[in-house]
Amino acid sequence: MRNTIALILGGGRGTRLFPLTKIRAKPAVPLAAKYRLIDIPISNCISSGVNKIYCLTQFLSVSLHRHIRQTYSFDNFNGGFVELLAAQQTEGSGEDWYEGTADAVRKNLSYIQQDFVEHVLILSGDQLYRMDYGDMMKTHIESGADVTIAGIPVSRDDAHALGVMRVDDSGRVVGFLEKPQTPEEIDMVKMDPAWLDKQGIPSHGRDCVASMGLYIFNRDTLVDFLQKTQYQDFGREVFPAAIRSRKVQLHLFDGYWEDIGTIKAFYECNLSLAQRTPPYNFNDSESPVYSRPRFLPPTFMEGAQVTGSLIADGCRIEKGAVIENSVVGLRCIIGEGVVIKDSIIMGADDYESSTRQQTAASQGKPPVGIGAGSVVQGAILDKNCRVGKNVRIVNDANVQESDTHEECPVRDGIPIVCKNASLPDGWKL
Ligand code: ADQ
Ligand code: ADP
Repeated sequence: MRNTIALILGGGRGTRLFPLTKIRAKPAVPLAAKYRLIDIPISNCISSGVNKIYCLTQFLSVSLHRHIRQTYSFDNFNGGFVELLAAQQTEGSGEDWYEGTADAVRKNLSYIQQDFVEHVLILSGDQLYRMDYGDMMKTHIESGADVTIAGIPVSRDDAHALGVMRVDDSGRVVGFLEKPQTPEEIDMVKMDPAWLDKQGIPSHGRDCVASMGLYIFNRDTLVDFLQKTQYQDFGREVFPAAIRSRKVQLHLFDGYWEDIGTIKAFYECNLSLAQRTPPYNFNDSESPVYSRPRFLPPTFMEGAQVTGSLIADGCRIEKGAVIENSVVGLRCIIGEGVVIKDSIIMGADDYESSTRQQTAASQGKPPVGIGAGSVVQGAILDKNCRVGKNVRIVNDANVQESDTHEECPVRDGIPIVCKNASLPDGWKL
């Protein structure tokens, strides 16, 4: 792994996590009360012995930089680093944006062409899973592949949202279709479930193998492909071409893996982590999830009723509050009698001083936190929200998509109170 660099793809132009990505780079989106999305692939890299990591992001944000700097500092003797490469600052591109995943990598070829690099591990920045990339490297090297794609068995109902691969008996990829939509398209790339069973992975009726968006390229293969073509995207263009001219191998994986790149998936995944037996375990001592160490006081609670929820450090939860099946992030101030159900409350970047509270009050804004008597159900509250007293953030009308309220749009039926938004006393969705 010493001669491997990891490139984490940190989000494109039409980012599906909007409005969580309205004023932040996707890698900085908070996850599971106290982490950020970027912590997942970086932690996997560290546990796998990959310590030269670049994260391709659209813009440099001060807080993402701070998070990376304060969390991932390696000692001098191992030569490890985590660097943010922002599209905004790509030399000579004249573009503010990476056009697609392959274009994002092409615009950073100089880092790939460093002498020591033999393999390039390309990772997505919006997935939750735990994988030892060393296993994937073993598949790559033992099969003598130019490119290896990690794949997971899925049912055909899930195949339309993913890249789907057909492989021969040796695991060589012989067909690749990005997001097949029709039954005929799926039939072109489906696998015989018996093949999966033969690999020691119970098929349980699954007859497709989906790309997990994780790739190992031999350095020269990648450079050659990107220099000689104009391909913008790995799934749509690079792989359908690569399987004809190169040896592309499948690395089969059958653990927990969730793409959390849409609002609905992000919401459901976070809440699943608040279950008694979550599908993904954050307390795995062999392969921990790292995040920024913070010096926050423990959460204070009095007379509140909390069931099946994750509560991060530094919160204050007042009498009579009811919190159910929810994720409550750092520094949340939750007033008396507040009801929070099936919701994600991201918390605050700092504690508001009384001077700032007074200034906000003079502008008619409530303090940061959730005011007494408010009800939040099935919603996401981004950071630093000011929710007044007796506010109701509940999608009673079951609206699926709405931009009626700029500070609280609805996506996939989930109301999302935007970062820094202010909802006055008595506000209702
Ligand atoms: P998608 O996730 O739909 O499918 P894509 O939108 O290309 O593909 O995103 C891949 C990753 O790259 C994501 O982490 C995304 O945030 C990031 N990304 C996208 N555009 C980017 C850009 N311009 N600059 C930087 N980062 C960018 C992909 C594969 C499928 C596979 C699924 C698995 O194409 O074949 O099945 O991932 O989730
Ligand atoms: P958070 O820490 O709340 O998750 P971010 O890491 O996204 O937030 O940091 C948000 C900060 O990033 C903003 O306050 C702003 O300074 C900066 N930022 C947001 N969008 C952009 C952009 N398009 N270009 C440059 N900087 C930005």
